[in-house]
Amino acid sequence: APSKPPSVGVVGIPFSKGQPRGGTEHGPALLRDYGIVERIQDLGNKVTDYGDLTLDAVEDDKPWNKVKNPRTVGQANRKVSECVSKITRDRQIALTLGGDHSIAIGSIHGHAQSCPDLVVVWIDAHADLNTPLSSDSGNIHGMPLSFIVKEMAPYTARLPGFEWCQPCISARDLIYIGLRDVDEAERAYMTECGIASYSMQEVDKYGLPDMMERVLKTVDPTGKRPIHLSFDVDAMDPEYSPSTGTPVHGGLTRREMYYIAEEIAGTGRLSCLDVVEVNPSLGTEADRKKTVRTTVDVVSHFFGKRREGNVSADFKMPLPQ
Ligand code: EXY
Ligand code: MN
Ligand code: MN
Ligand code: MN
Repeated sequence: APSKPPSVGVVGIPFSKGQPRGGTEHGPALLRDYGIVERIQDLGNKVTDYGDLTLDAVEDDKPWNKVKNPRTVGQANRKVSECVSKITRDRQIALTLGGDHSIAIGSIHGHAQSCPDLVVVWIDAHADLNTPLSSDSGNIHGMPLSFIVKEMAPYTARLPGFEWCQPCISARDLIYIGLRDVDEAERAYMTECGIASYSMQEVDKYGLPDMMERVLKTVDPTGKRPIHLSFDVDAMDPEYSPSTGTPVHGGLTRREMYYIAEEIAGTGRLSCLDVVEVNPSLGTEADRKKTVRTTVDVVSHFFGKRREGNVSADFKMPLPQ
């Protein structure tokens, strides 16, 4: 019998307090306006849309040293964690629509409550591994993995608002793709903790097919583990996703993202996908359109769209007479 098509649970996370620019809180609405849910449905997936989380700012949320909005980011992520944990416990693939990348703290944490053996593939121009101590900007969207990776514990500090949050993945269960703007402290932590990465240098060196094979072999040599894919749209070149807060030149093309997405979909083990850092308030109307269209197209490939063509289960071939 053909295997049951995967069922997908979508949740919007209208959040921007992990970085200083307003706008990412409108990401979920824009991605829905451009048909992200229908596109996934049309591929034969059963989709449940849980709507948007209600996330409030915590009053008198004073900075912790340089770190901005610690309690607001902490409280929001607690809700994200609970929601993603529920979705993935029901064996649905969770699709989280951000929001800035700080929401991956809750998303990975929640996913790990239901699927403790998950691996994380982090596609980003940035390593997002600063700690509250090493961060220059004080923006938590540059720090999410420092809360999540167990080996980072000796280098970091507890933040108010994060009392609920325990590190839940090992350094060897995380791999980066697309890096090209890594801070000195982040590079040092990566080396110290032994976190593997395919920066744009390795993308160029190995090419996509060889790289994806290596990526999957490195984090999951037996090919059994659930995959948490955290997709920061700034991983793509600003030519394709200009409406984002921290664009960096020299990124992945739309076509390269299609390949990565098709390979991940092909494993049949995608268990949670974060789509983050779309900021409709940045750039021109044309920039916004380009960013959202590219993002929705890429997401459709994570959920089964193939460039070689798709045939749905109920397709009837037109026959003569
Ligand atoms: N590394 C810089 C920082 O910590 O502020 C820039 C981080 C940008 C994070 C973006 C979302 O991926
Ligand atoms: Mn607004
Ligand atoms: Mn990021
Ligand atoms: Mn980034």
